[in-house]
Amino acid sequence: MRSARALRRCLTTTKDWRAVAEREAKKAGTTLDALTSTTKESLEIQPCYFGADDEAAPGVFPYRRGAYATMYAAKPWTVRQYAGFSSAEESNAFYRNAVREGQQGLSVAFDLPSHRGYDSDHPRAQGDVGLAGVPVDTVEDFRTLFDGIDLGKMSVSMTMNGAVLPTLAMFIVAAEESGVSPERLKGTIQNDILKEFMVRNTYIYPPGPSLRATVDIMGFCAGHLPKFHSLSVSGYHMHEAGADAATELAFTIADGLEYVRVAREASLDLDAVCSRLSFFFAMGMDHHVEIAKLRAARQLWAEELKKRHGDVLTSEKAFVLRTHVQTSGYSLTAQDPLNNVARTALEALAAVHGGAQSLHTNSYDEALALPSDGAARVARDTQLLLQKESGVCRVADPWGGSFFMEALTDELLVKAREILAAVDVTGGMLEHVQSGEAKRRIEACAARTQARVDSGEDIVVGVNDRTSSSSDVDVRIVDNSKALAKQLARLQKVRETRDSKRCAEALDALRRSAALERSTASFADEDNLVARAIECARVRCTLGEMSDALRDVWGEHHALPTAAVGSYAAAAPDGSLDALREECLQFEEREGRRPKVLIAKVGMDGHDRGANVVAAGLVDLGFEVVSGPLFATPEEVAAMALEHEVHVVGVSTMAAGHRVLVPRVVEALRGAPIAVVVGGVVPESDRAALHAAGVAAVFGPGSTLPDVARVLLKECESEREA
Ligand code: 3CP
Repeated sequence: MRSARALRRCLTTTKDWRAVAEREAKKAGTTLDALTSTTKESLEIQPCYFGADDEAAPGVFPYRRGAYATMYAAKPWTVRQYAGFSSAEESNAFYRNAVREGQQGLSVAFDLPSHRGYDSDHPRAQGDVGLAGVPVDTVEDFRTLFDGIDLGKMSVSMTMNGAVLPTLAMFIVAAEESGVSPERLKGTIQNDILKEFMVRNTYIYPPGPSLRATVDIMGFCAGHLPKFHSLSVSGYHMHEAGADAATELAFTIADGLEYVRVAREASLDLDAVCSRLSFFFAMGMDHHVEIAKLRAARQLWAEELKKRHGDVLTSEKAFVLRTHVQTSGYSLTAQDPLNNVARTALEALAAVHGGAQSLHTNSYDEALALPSDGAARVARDTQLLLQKESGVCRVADPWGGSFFMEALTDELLVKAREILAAVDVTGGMLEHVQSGEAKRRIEACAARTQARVDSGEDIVVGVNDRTSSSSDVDVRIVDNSKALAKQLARLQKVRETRDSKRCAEALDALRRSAALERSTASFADEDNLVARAIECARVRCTLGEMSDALRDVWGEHHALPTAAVGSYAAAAPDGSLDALREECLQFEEREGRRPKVLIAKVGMDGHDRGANVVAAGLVDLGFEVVSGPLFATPEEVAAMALEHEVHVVGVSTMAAGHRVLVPRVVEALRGAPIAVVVGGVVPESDRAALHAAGVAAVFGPGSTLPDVARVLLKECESEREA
């Protein structure tokens, strides 16, 4: 029976909820009563349900049940598809069409050279321009990208972390030149550098100065772009790199807390900063765990923020974790790709039941190539049919009060708090990242997951539950040469027509401000790095020039490859690796040395989960493995292979650069007794060309480590005999 105290609490909360819900309904242009809907059966559905003893309510601290009291009944989540490819013109046409067909927010994917601060004419950029996203060198590219799109109305998310200052500055200037002042801009810049050092790898500068850029952006946006989210704290990439839900949850919250800590240290207005912090999580296939993850994330964030900064935070909005969600790319399979439509729909439903504010659904062909138009349409329509056909928008937190879901949410909270406490012990997330501890934990998770899939303990339909499958779909092939020619011509024109003296002065000022020892985070500070980058963008300095100016002062960050040696073997069933280990031993006895492989990343592609898992697993089997650095040129890869006298080079490629870059590796090794194999996202239609160029084998997603090892051993053997 309910106690009088519990009843009182329950009533208090419902009253609190009602007040917030009425406010929200008014903001959404409706009334709370109007949010009650009726089914075909004349059943009445209220926007939220409460248990008798339930003190938790959506829209009320600690927000476990939702960021908003009325959730999707008043305003559905934003359909926000991440896209960008080839050129600003083509991406602009794609955006305009997507908006015409029901997309509600934009999310810009930049190409890899832009991420790493290189103009499209930089020698290191060749092979990657316009492939995994749109190239942006100058304000002119941004003007073309958003041509015909009202930036005062459309919210724009930009996934950018490394070259974040030039990108934000060029966006602001392009908007101004189209008549939209900064205070009207709505959207988000990812600006989450900590996770780049852990998993995503599109950093440029060392952690210290990188974090300084982050804080200057937080400060600048808090003062000048009140509707714009200055940071999107991202767990997504941790999930994609193999982190389990508790790790993704804890590390993301820990990253967020670290940003708030440095913002406070810089004396920024914490209410303004926290009210425009946003988050970004992945949704994988473990349906209930993923729903619980978002519920737990909101509660953990609100409670930790109150505990650590409750003495200065006064705005309610500051405590609310609002999040973008993307369905998992890692869960997609190259085998039977149409099955990915179902996977994505299930993950999208988890995001919605978990209470996401904004959602990207992946295309079914993404394990094979960049999304085709048809696959992108199915992905977007998956969200539209959830919003318009399924009835999921009627009620907030439909899982609230479920014995199972509440228990799962509590258990995840306990696990995440344990991880958070361990991070605190090491001195916070910056320390945890710099020591490599965070990366090691994620890589160990990834190796364990791979071992479970390879052994069949975890089933992936179409991959390890049957012997034959198909990958027969048409995929998008971006012609890099055309994109490059167009881009180079526009860049050249800007360089020829600008005032080079003013450019040099603006870049000098940026350098001087970057060299200052004191904080420049305040929006009122003329040395604020965003303000300086805006001056550069106005006079048409390029993204590469601004990035180089900062490189001059801050230097570059070079990560050492890591491998979670032992994790794969520890998770593999007893005895399952014995035969392969024996083969490696026999090779060693015959040769006097172990089979030796260089696992290389080439070009600007920083996705290293696959490369790291394979490297660590091969060591567990008895190979000698050299892990190459990220962002190598094909010639650097070849030189390293020769220097280390490897038998085989395994090139890992996830971002479409393989067509140009891999043949260059083969060419640079011509005449040497070294085979080249490729692993990653390689469309079926590209395989023949790679083989013709001299590639010995291609491994697509879903290849098991033992299968890869067997082929590598064979190649080591034939190179020895050659
Ligand atoms: C919302 N609103 C409501 C209600 N719900 N009003 C009344 N009743 C409701 N129930 C209002 C809000 O208060 C807000 O107004 C407005 O509607 C918009 O709502 P929102 O929740 O702020 O939603 P949105 O604008 O879509 O913003 C969502 C977040 C934002 C906050 C998450 O940061 C975002 O869009 N992030 C996207 C990040 C992204 O796209 N990342 C792509 C990564 P006010 O503004 O007045 O408050 S792609 C990476 C891919 C992998 C890779 O790296 O390669």
